Amino acid sequence: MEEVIRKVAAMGLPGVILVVVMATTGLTGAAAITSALAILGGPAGMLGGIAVLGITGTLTDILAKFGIELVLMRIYEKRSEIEPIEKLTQEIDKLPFISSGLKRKLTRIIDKKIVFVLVGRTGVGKSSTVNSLLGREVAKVGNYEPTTMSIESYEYEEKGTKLLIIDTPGLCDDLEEVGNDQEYLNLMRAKIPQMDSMWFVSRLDETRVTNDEKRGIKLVSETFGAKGWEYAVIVFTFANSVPASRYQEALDKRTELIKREIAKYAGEDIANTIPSVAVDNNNQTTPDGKQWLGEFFTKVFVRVSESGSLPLAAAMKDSLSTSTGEARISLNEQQKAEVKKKINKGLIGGLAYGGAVVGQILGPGGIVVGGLLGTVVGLWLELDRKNA
Ligand SMILES: Nc1nc2c(ncn2[C@@H]2O[C@H](COP(=O)(O)OP(=O)(O)OP(=O)(O)O)[C@@H](O)[C@H]2O)c(=O)[nH]1
Ligand SMILES: [Mg+2]
Repeated sequence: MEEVIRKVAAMGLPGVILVVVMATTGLTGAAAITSALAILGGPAGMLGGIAVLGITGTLTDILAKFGIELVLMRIYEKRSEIEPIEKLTQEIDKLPFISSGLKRKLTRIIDKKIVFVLVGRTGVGKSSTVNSLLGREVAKVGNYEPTTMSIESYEYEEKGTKLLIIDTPGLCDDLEEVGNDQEYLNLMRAKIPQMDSMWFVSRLDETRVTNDEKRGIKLVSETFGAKGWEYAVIVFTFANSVPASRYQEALDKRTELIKREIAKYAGEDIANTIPSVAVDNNNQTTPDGKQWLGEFFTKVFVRVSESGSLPLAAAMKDSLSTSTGEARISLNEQQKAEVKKKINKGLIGGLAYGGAVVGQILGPGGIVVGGLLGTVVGLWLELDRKNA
């Protein structure tokens, strides 16, 4: 299996086109090769040989078993080990017959990147929340002086996966310097080319949606469109600053108010699907006595864009790892099921494969060996172990 993937990957673009033709037309053997050659616009050396003819049979089986998404992800992951990312990105962009969703996924597999956008007023705990999730100080906490309008991003690498965290200071602050919304909008459009996860962060102990938060919601809506809110999670910090007796009410009420504001731009349907979660970066638990990190991780993971889900899973695998019996982020059975479902979707395009099939993806007879995809499948299997 690995051998066939390796051969096809070594062919470069002609190999990819062959796979695409076979998957989309059902053609095999010489007919598939002829058809791929026509698309490539002329004899492309590597497709001509007997050797290629020999593997189309196996390729047909692999495609039937694992689907085009996983096969292409695997081929590009393999190619990214030896070919320049830039070149591959441009190639993916021009691939025929492939949905833009799959193109985004393929691009993320090779550039191994995930982009978080943080929205919220100064001092609400945006940086602290990132640090809580990742389990280390990646973002500077505290001393920020909100004086200039800027967009700050910092990149952090975890096991080869890049996490790009984009902070939007000033967006939700009534600063004189910020003044011009159009300018901030242009800045955001220029500096944030893509987004996988957006956190709208606000303190739970505040009572209303402030004018600057409203303005932030408007600007975010204009930058990313309604679609941007599909990747959003509303994060309430300082959960323990609200008395336990008023905690649930505060959470419900504030969620409602913020969603109503978002609905003005994104519509009720999208606004109503946005989950909210209460956290406290100075405490492991919220006033209801529950450990919040598992729920927070799950909500962020489930909401992350389809293309970002696999890089995020790969980046987080070690900090979730339950193999030592000491999980930093522990998930209950329901949370595990939600995370597994999302990984399934990312790996095999939403087909309802069970654990047995995901297991088959890996290893000698499978299609995935090592790399980012291997890490993700490893996480899946770990979550699948009972009493893990
Ligand atoms: N009690 C409590 N304190 C928090 C919480 N989150 C953050 N803090 C504290 O609030 C202060 C500001 O936190 P940051 O994470 O720097 O806030 P920020 O939103 O990133 O701020 P800017 O980068 O200035 O926009 C720090 O002193 C944190 O320790 C929380 O959930 N509970
Ligand atoms: Mg910060």
